[in-house]
Amino acid sequence: MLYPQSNACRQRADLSGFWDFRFDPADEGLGQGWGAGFDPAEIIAVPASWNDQFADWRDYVGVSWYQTTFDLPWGWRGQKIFVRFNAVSYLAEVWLNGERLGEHEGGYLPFAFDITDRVEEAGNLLVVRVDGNLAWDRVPPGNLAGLPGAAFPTVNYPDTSFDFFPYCGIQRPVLLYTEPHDAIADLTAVTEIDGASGVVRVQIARTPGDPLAARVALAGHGAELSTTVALEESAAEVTLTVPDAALWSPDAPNLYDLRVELLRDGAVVDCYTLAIGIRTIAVEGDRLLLNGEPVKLVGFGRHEDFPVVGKGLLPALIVKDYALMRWIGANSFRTSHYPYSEQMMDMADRLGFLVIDETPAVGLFFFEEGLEKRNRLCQQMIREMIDRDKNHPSVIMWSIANEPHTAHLEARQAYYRDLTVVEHPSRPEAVAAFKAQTELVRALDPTRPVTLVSQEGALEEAFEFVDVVCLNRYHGWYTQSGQIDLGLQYLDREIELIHELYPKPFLLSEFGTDTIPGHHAHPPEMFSEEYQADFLTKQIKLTDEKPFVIGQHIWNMCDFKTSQAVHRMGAYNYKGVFTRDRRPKLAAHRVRALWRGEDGS
Ligand code: ADA
Repeated sequence: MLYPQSNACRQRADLSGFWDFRFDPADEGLGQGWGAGFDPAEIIAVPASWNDQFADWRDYVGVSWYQTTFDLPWGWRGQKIFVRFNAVSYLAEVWLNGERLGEHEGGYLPFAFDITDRVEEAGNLLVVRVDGNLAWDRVPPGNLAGLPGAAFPTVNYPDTSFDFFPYCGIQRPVLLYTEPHDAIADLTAVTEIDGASGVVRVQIARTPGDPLAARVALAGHGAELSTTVALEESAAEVTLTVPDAALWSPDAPNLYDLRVELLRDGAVVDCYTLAIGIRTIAVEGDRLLLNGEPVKLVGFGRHEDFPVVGKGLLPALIVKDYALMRWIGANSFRTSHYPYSEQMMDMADRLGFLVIDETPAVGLFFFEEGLEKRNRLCQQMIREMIDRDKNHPSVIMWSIANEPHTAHLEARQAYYRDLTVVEHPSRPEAVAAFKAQTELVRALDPTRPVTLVSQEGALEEAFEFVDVVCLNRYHGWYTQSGQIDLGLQYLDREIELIHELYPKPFLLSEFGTDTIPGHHAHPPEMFSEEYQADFLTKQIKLTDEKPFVIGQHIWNMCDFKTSQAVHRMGAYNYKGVFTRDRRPKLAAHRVRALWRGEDGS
């Protein structure tokens, strides 16, 4: 799904700003026809979550309504006109001028509607019903206490099956945009390296219509290449070879300008530009290769999270977070636990960060209730994520899930007791689901490795299907609590056990400790800054010794908001090496010295 552009053939307008709003806790708006307009009770900022914008609606995750009006910009009539929502959490239903346009389920990926035949010259009323409810058949799931015969007592509020606050609302921009009737419908750019040359394969999909030509130009770093092909059918592929290519990597995030034009009798009828990075990513034995060379991923699991805006897009925070990741010496992050904003992904291309792009499938379980719908949603979100992010050179891997509950309870108990791995520890429904999902990823994008981020360790049978093994593990925190060195021994044994069963590149995708900013102790003790600094230092050093470990992602870069629970003081997860307002803890300085090779070792 191409991001809307403003250029000689296309226009774009941003509807961000202050919208009318009202909460609908009784869910009466549908029955009362609010899609045709409603009496506003509040004014709300878009984009941003609704939870922290008002005095007393933080924990409300039900239904709410947004509306705004707009006039059609001059000169747009005669083109195809669309409205696009970059992300609305969790389920959005949309009306224009009282007509229902449709709906979209899933809180972190874009969707659009063609409004060409419905938009008026002036006074257009755009209404959005947003359903933020937690439910066990949604992705990510929630409200497990509501499961029939639930064995789940509510341990956190709001009742999520994941550890971050379920912020809701129109959290990323809403755009109006045009496309010509003969338009570039999609572009897929795949790059290879051939000696000193770069090879760029561009697949062009067009809207149906009479024969056209396509001109593809690539410019940058001294290269000026162009070729023109006939575009009779719905798609065509063009290959450009770039001599002395300036490759893309974290150390040198070289980008080229790709420009695609559709021509009728020599006249340009549509154009679209993409920033292209020439790079390759591959798994070879136990190694992850970037441009044919082993690459080490050092960085973080993160969240889109900040006071007041919640998960709302905040460009200055994106700039700040990249500056801090650069400062600490990170070169990589995972979009835990959902695809991040297009703006975050564009900056990763421009600044040179290696991204594991993760779907919103966090905390999945495989009981019968809702399973068919959860599986269907997981596949929908895989398709939407790859469709949106496939042209980013920064995206080096797809993650199809975070910490799914795949193992049988008894298997897990035996494993946690003494690392005993029973026969077939995973639920067959989980194995089937992840086999299908890894096959789907490979069918959609054979150019990138696929992973699944697990807490089941050697019990995770889905590791059989992935290219890279990712383990979240907190030895010395949740287990061997207060005993960093004992935890190290367990971590050492477990990583070796997993690698023996699944001899693939291994990423320690989460490890960390809750740390209260300003809390100190000597000797170090849990929740102190000293404990976090020692814990992270020792686990980084241990994993660095293993040739098949391709890196470490600390959990988490920053403290973040989560549900209320006895183990989450103030409803925060304090595992950040930075505070929520981006101030460094002691560990930030210690990790910086390690990752920048300044720790004297
Ligand atoms: C898990 C999970 C994270 C967070 C972490 C923790 O690994 O993936 O989202 O909950 O544990 O802080 O316990």
